[in-house]
Amino acid sequence: MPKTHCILIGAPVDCGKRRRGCLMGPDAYRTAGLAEAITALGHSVEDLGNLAPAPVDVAPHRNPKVHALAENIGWTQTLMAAAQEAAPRGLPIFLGGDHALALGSVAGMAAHAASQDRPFFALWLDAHSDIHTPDTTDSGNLHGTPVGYVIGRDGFDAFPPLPARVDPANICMIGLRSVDGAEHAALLDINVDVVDMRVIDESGIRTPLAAFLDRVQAANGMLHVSLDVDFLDPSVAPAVGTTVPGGATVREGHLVMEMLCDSGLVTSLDLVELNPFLDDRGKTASLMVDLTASLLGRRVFDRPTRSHA
Ligand code: B3U
Ligand code: MN
Ligand code: MN
Repeated sequence: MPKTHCILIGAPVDCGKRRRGCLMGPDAYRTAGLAEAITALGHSVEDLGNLAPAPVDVAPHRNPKVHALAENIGWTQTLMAAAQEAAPRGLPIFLGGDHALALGSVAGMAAHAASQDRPFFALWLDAHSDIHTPDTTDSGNLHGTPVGYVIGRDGFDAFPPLPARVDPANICMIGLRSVDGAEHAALLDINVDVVDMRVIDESGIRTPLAAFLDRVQAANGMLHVSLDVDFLDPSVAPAVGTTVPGGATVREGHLVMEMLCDSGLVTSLDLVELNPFLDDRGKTASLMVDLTASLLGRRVFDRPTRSHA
């Protein structure tokens, strides 16, 4: 893989849900050796440190369940700007923080792609579809809404206007196994590429991912990857608030990352929902670092030793 300038953006977002701890995520990735793993692959690293949310004052949302609206809006402003500042200089890696950070990271990267006249695509690796709006969410947790925001669903009135709406047809969700009723209805209505665990069990993870990457390639698109820890099975990645059994294996995770690396299409990455308070001797943080290394070119062998085609 060509040498890449990786820009680490610490986003200790902890307001996208009630259970606290994701604010320690960026430092856990640093402790687990993320920068060292990247430089060992020959890439350069710039660490912007941990950002803070812009100060925001807003009236409560009409849905009284919505949690920490102002702080989520503040983070969205901050990260949307950070994405657009970093993207022309290298590969932004957003160190979460919970998945509410993707309201800003994805909206900002989509704006950058539009400024380059390139189509924008997103790969959502997650047990959940995160396609709620502040009106449809039952939990009130805005980490369940970033896809809803970036595709331009209603209900985000107090959030920054989207510089560039993401076409739902350019989003592929892989790993789904916990989808709320309102999300289910939205997904039936909206043309998102949905790969649930049954598809993975029946066809393997390679086939649907390869089909999506072919589409990105054919369109000369820019590809944002949003990796939620709960994409992985909780037995191998326990450091997450919302564990859902039956997730991706370590091997499936690495294969996805290796295929993404081979495609050469990835232009930005979120690492989200790591809650180090819930980890088991750092094993989840270390696995996320290893997966990032696979995405950036770490291999057992540099090239196939023999063809098994
Ligand atoms: N869909 C549920 C659960 C959830 C979404 N994202 C996570 N959990 N991590 C909700 O609260 O919106
Ligand atoms: Mn998520
Ligand atoms: Mn999730």
